[in-house]
Amino acid sequence: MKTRRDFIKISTAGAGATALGFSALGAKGFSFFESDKQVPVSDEDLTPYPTYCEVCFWKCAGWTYVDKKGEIRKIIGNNDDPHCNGRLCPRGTGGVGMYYDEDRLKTPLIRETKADGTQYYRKASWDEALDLVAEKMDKLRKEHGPECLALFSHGSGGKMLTHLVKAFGTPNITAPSFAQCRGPREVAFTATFGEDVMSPERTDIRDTKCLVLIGSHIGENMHNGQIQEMSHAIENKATIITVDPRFSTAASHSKYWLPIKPATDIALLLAWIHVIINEELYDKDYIEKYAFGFDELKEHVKNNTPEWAYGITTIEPHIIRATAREMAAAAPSTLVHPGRHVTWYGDDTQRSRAIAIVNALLGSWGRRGGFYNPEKVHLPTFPHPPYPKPTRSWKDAYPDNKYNLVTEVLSTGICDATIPNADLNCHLRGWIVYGTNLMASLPDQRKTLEAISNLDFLVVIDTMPMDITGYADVVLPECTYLERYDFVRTSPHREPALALRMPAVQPKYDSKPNWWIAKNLASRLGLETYFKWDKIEDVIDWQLKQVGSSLEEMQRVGVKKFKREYDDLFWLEGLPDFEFNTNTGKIELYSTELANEEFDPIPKYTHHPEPEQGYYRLNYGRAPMHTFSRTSNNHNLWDLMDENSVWINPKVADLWEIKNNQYIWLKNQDGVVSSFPVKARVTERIRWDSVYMVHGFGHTNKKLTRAYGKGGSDSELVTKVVMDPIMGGTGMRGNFVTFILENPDKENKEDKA
Ligand SMILES: Nc1nc2c(c(=O)[nH]1)N[C@H]1C(S)=C(S)[C@@H](COP(=O)(O)OP(=O)(O)OC[C@H]3O[C@@H](n4cnc5c(=O)[nH]c(N)nc54)[C@H](O)[C@@H]3O)O[C@H]1N2
Ligand SMILES: Nc1nc2c(c(=O)[nH]1)N[C@H]1C(S)=C(S)[C@@H](COP(=O)(O)OP(=O)(O)OC[C@H]3O[C@@H](n4cnc5c(=O)[nH]c(N)nc54)[C@H](O)[C@@H]3O)O[C@H]1N2
Ligand code: SF4
Ligand SMILES: [Mo]
Repeated sequence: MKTRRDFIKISTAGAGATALGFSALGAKGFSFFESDKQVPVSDEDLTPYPTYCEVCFWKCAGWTYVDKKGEIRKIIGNNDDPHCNGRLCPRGTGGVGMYYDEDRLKTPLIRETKADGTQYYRKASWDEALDLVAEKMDKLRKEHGPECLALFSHGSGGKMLTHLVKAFGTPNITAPSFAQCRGPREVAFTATFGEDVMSPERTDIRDTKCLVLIGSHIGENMHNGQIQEMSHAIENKATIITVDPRFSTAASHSKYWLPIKPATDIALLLAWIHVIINEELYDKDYIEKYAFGFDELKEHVKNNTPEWAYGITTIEPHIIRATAREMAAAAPSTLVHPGRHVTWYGDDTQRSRAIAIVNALLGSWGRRGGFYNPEKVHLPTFPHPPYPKPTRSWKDAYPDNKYNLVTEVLSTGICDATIPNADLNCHLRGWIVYGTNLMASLPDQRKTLEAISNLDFLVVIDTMPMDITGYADVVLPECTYLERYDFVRTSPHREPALALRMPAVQPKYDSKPNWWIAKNLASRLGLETYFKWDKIEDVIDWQLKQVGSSLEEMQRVGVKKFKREYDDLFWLEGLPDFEFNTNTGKIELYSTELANEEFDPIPKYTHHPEPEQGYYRLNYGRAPMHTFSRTSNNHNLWDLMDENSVWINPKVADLWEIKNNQYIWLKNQDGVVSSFPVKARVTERIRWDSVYMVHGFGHTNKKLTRAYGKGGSDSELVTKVVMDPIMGGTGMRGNFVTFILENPDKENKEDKA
């Protein structure tokens, strides 16, 4: 197959769209079979089935084309879908590799112990495996109460398991997308505007005149709609300001690149606020009408001059002023992007608050080119008895009423509530893990392992033999998104839309869809009344009929758009007054909610530890052709990128005599050495005080025949976690690494050096 490795090459940057990876968004998809000597076929010989992509959480809707022999030939975007506008990213196009991956989980597996104590997985039938899981769940329910069960669930398929465990009686349902991802931003925006940012983000990038990216690396972060809208903004000559210690793809398209010293963003944000207020660049009318706490904010930032921030951030005062003025000149069509993965340094809610405040001062919330008002279709839930009321939750593990502002369950809180501790009222004893590779996604693997070792049982439902499956007592193989129905996608957007996912092919091997697994567990647990339907099609059809559609219609169109209920996309434009969902009914520049909880009501800059001599801050992020750890074994995407590298500044490389492409090992501040060697990439694009890696490589499960041992895992080096005291987010960028040039001779190490 033609390699597309070059599509983000900076040197080829012409028009913005090209180098942003936009050219990689396929309008037609590309056939993966051309290289496999299969005869190309025309679309007339193929049957399209609607789907929405599960390769990442943008959930683009598309069509899966199947030939007469039942082989999937290609996946393309659905033109009516607002998430993708007919174009999938390389990962979405390559999603078919998940279906064809010969390393897939093929049958249920049960952990057994031999007489000599060694353990192995035995292939089991579904009946055997589900009987065992139900038996363990029932025992836990009888002996300790249903609240002792936790569900980790990520991805659309998790909704059925969520329904099952709610019916079972536990409130402990969590995903890494809160405490390891966007939690701080949601808490901060809710504290400020009374509403959160949501997914897909309600950012009007399409219409913006000035886009400010603080660490958001759109371009490597391949969230489809955002890429398309940013390309559009660039074509319309929007000013792009990128704040990133690394010369990101977005930085290469920016009028201003601010290579900030890592961990100092709050100082920059306070200085911007200082300039915007002191030069009277803020939207006076908007602030007067809607905001609370302006005087306190003005007083608070009076000493946060650009000169003060320069000493902290290394960004020169004249640049801080110039960028603040650019933002104000474009306001209210200025968008300071709230980011998505924002759990960096432990004061992330405060950094997100500072971002929200800059947006408020510029009047961009609720205005064109800023933040829009998303709308979604509300599909009623299929009738079922009320869920039992749990009497305990994971939060009891924190007797001092911590985390009152948390809006979702903390994944790391579930770990805390599983590890016995004299001071904590712990009670979790069983975990079901659905669609999340906890070994890669939770920080501090030692803690995750400690929690796992205290469990009575661990059930993992996955499509692949990922790292987490190796710790399970029972492994249940799910079929991929291309082989199943799931609940209809109802995500919020400018126009409300529904998208259907239906099977294009039958499940391979002995894999089953999540709804079948949930329903068959329910019947073994006496919870049949919650699943009063035969197959998921019945549920979907019933739901669709409540909103004037049907399964039959959705099978034909894939995506159905609905009219907005009100013409209020930019709902604050011209409104004399508006009641925000905050304590004061105003946009809270000064947060009464944070004050009530005894947190700083206005963000402050705090200094974070810096690496010792010979150590560098471990920075990590995305690559356009992979999603987390889930795609590294996908042969289509592996072909585009088969390992990651560690970016090192040439000055540092010189000092260590590290050559480009040399394999090295990393050791962190706690003495943890990377399991596998990782290739050095010597580049000016990273500051001298940091190194950078793409997340998701360095897999430890040998059953992943392509991905095992390839590249380095940032996850295993993130052992230090700085907890966000406001909402329990896990700051993960306070880890420092040094280099080991010779094979440290650890077990399982391949000597590539
Ligand atoms: N060190 C570090 N940690 C991080 C991050 C980081 O960049 N660095 N990123 C953080 C962020 S932003 C997030 S959102 C999280 C993401 O965390 P996760 O969602 O845990 O991400 P993945 O590692 O891709 O794990 C997804 C798992 O789901 C499985 N899977 C895929 N499709 C299906 C399916 O259809 N059914 C089932 N049952 N399973 C399926 C995959 O095989 C894989 O095991 O990680 C967070 N943690
Ligand atoms: N291709 C692809 N796209 C994805 C994903 C994927 O797995 N693959 N995952 C999706 C998900 S769930 C998420 S949450 C998003 C995450 O994507 P984003 O929210 O865009 O990314 P972050 O991880 O917050 O930021 C990474 C960037 O922050 C910079 N950075 C590091 N430290 C600092 C600092 O101290 N200050 C500043 N200003 N910048 C810093 C890094 O150099 C890097 O460029 O990506 C999404 N899109
Ligand atoms: S952005 Fe790409 S991987 Fe994510 S859902 Fe869309 S097509 Fe799939
Ligand atoms: Mo995320």
